[in-house]
Amino acid sequence: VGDMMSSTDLITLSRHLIYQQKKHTQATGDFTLLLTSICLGCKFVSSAVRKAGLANMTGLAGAQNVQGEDQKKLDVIADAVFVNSLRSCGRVASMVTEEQEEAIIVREAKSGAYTVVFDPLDGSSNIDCGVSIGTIFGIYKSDHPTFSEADALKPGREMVAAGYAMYGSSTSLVLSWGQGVNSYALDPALGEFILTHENLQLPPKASIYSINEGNYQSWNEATKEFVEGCKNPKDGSKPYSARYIGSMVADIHRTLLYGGIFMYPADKKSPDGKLRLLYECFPMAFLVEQAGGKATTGSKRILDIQPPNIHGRAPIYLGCKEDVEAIEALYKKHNIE
Ligand code: P6P
Repeated sequence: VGDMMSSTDLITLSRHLIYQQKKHTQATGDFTLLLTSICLGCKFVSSAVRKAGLANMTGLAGAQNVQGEDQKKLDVIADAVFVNSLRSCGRVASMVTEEQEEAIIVREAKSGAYTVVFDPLDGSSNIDCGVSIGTIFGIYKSDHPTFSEADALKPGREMVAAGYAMYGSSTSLVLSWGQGVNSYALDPALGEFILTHENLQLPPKASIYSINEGNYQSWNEATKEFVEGCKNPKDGSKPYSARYIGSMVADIHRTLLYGGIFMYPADKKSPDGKLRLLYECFPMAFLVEQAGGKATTGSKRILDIQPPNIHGRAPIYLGCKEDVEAIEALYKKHNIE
């Protein structure tokens, strides 16, 4: 594809999918239709985010979501746009969104449809200050004859695809359907996502660590020892750089492009960690593994976790293989489950 990425030979997402379908038969037209409906939601949110300041769409909408967090207007709108777009594509049997307590069952879906889990606008507490925010999604095949919440309560390793859109200086879509990770940039004039990076690969190790140091007092001994080792390497090598944006999509995007390790460990405040398993940890773990990295709770592979419920949380360390394996070794050393 390299030579096809010239400026006059635009590889749109749809064209790239067709190109991949020739190589991998399991991609079907249904999947393309589903992705198109997800892309519509991302394009809408991208446009709304860019106008948010103008259209007074930032600030609180007054409503509260199931997490008890103040819902910002963009949250509410983004959620509705994704639900309507997914429902109307006819290929979605059920969906789980961070913004709604119950799973949404689409009764009229035909068999062989998909279950989509998503966070329509993650990091939305950053909307007002202009930090990049994003949409995160994961896709399962719905193999149940009758669609129910159970469609979504499967380990992340059963996902057939995962991705995120990041609404930053430009809008990027980073996506994998199991054959590596590809990145596309939205050309707002064309309304098309154009392939910019094919088969993103993480280096085995990189000197960037990403964690909220304000939680230091609640960390376990393994996390404390790992971060100390980043700051004062025992072997006298150069200390790591600290990078933490506080918006998961932005922190993961940097990790995929530059390498490093992102960490949101369990702590006394959040014994299961803060990040949601189904629609934050699973999709990001799927992408990082597809890019040659690893994602763990410290003692267990993220993608092997059986979700306890649709809004369950998990501690997560993800990024370069060697860095993640170093934290796993420390969990073993300190005998932490
Ligand atoms: P903290 C944003 O609110 C979010 O859900 C993720 O996007 C981000 O990684 C995390 O919370 C930041 O949490 O506790 O460091 O502010």
